[in-house]
Amino acid sequence: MKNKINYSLYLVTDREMLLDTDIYTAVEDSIKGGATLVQLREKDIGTLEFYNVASRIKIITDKHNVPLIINDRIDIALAVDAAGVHLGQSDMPASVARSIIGNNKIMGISTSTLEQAQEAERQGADYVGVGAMFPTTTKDDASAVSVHNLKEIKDNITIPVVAIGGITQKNVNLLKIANIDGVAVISDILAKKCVKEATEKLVVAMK
Ligand code: TZP
Ligand code: MG
Repeated sequence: MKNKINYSLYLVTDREMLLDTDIYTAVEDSIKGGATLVQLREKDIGTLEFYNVASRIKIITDKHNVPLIINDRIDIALAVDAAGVHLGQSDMPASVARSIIGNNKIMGISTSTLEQAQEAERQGADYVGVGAMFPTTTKDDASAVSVHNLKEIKDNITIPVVAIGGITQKNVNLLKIANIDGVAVISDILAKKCVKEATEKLVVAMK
């Protein structure tokens, strides 16, 4: 399972920015449009609700053979048998998380410097998220990363690198030079009227 992950278009969720849809329809539409990986990222949500949403999303991702990653919550990831977890710099230490989830689950770590990316790799991460690449209002405390730094990270670690932060169909081509493994997107997919079409446009823009 872990060896076959396609990181190219990584949908990260945020229910608050959805327009005329719900999270389940949006995730399925984005997969139909070309999302290759899904991260359920829920802030300000109780454990029961997170578990219930994750269980329903897992049915959808399983149906389409797309891996589901859970943001922050190792317990929820294990409870719904998700493909893995995504952790930030202030979450559970990566090495501890690895010892809890075992070797068969994917572990992604958010980073914004080469040092953090190398440390994540040392601690057993399967991939790193790197950002924010461009200005974004989705995460207000994200530090800025240049394309030059992104390339430096990609060139100095061996695990897959996924760029995140302010990535849109208009600017995704600027990342090509870094030769990364994929891009993670929230608003340019989920804040759009037609989620499937927005995803398709990103797929085209990435070519
Ligand atoms: N981590 C760094 S930037 C960011 C996260 C979760 C937000 C990405 O959202 P968007 O809407 O694609 O800029
Ligand atoms: Mg986190």
